[in-house]
Amino acid sequence: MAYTRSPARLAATALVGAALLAAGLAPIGVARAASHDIASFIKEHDRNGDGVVTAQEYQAVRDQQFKALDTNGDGWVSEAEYTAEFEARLNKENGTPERKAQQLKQTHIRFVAIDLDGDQKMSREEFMASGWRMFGFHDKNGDQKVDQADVALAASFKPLLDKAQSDRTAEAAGKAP
Ligand SMILES: [Ca+2]
Ligand SMILES: [Ca+2]
Ligand SMILES: [Ca+2]
Repeated sequence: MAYTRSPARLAATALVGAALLAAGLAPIGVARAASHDIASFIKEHDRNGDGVVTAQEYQAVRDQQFKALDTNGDGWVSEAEYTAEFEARLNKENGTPERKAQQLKQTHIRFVAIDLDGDQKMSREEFMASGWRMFGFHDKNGDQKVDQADVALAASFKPLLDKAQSDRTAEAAGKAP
């Protein structure tokens, strides 16, 4: 498969990722805005219910998700396919039209971020790459599984991250020395 990743394209992808993070949304793989905290990531991917998501388990869940998203079974997930599942959920939630439009915009941004080569369709590789970015993001201690140890580690980082954030905010406001 031809796999072109121009520097400009990658930079754009990184920017989108940064924008999502700034908005409090991690760039995730599935067309849902959920898994950005570790506890819900575990809940969503822990198949055997032992409280641990192993890399193997994650791969299996991700495979299943890709298959579910590819509703016409052509091996690719189009933006329409990607959005459809999410839209169905939104319709059930009965949100305001504004909120729905906002969420669909975020879905579009996520699709563009996952579609690394910009050919307007999501390959299994692109879907997995996005998934592993998320897995790595949650696996704070790098032991190839996501569990309570990572939740605890993330909690211990939090005061530091909050401080870094408030320092940056103060700096941006010109209040820092
Ligand atoms: Ca498809
Ligand atoms: Ca693609
Ligand atoms: Ca871990």
